[in-house]
Amino acid sequence: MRASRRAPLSVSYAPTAEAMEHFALRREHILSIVTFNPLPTSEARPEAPRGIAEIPLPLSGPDNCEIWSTDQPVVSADFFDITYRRSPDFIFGSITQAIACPAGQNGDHGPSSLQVRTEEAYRQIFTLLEDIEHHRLLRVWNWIPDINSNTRELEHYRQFNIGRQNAFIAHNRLSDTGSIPAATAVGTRAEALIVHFLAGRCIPVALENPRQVEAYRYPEKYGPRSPTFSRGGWIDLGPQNILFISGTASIVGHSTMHAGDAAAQTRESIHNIAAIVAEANRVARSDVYDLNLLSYRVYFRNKQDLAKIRAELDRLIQPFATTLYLQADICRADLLVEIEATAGLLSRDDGHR
Ligand code: 3EB
Repeated sequence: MRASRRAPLSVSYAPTAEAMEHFALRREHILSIVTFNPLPTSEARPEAPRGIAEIPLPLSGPDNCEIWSTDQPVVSADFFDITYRRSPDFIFGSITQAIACPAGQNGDHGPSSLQVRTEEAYRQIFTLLEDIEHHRLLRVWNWIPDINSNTRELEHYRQFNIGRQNAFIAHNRLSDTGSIPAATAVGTRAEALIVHFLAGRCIPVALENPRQVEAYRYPEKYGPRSPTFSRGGWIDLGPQNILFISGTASIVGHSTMHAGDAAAQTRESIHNIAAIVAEANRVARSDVYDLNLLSYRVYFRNKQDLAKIRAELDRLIQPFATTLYLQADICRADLLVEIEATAGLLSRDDGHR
């Protein structure tokens, strides 16, 4: 495996052992290794080693992980509960907050542990970015314990949304909707909230989807506070343009479509991604973005739907890159699939453009 060091930011894929070995020997340009599969259940190693962002979701198919690299030298550091690696221009960070009992603490009074830990995680991220200066949040991945469980008569995802929005408000980041980042939020069986984030010294353009209500304007029936994310982000680095498409589901307007039908939900999700791709082309004043040229991660709720989802995607797109399939709970109980995508990151060493 040769790591590409040409682009300011690139991603390549490798088997986990190979990537770890590479990281041990030559980590100077590596911002993060993103690995998959559940964390060991023991308490022995509560946190991943620095520079390794572990996603506690089972990966379907051959062993694979992502190597995020940059062309400038990278160092590791910690900031409160955050561990991160940074170059002069990019930061890839990870924060884990134990949720001892997602149900709640202090009986049933006060905010839930998950809400409090979520607000804390985001406050730490924003404080780090304010300390470093000139860095913007580019992409966030939220791994939420038992996302669809209800405690204190409120679903965990909704508790999470309260904590996240509180932190955005506390750091005055909700008024400028153009700086709301692209994100993914799905459920895990871990006992901790894990947030992975990419930040950079550049200005992303937030993208929305004309087929969907902005998530931060969802009506109250989806929870007391709306989710704080944009449908995508486009980043012009000059020699390199990057497109992040957020986790995208079978939602039109603000309503779930095709409850119970994984194939139809897959089609609707791709329809939504196509609309975000059209927005990206409009913003970029180009037609470079194309469904077949994206790198995808697919989150599916039920193993028995995987074949259907895969068949539907194979019919709709001929992706030129590896598509990763991960089993996860989705943020609404009636959603069976969520799909995220990127463009402009794949390193040339993977034999792709
Ligand atoms: C949706 O469109 C589906 O809360 O950060 C997708 C991507 C979803 C990100 C988040 C939620 C989030 O509402 C769920």
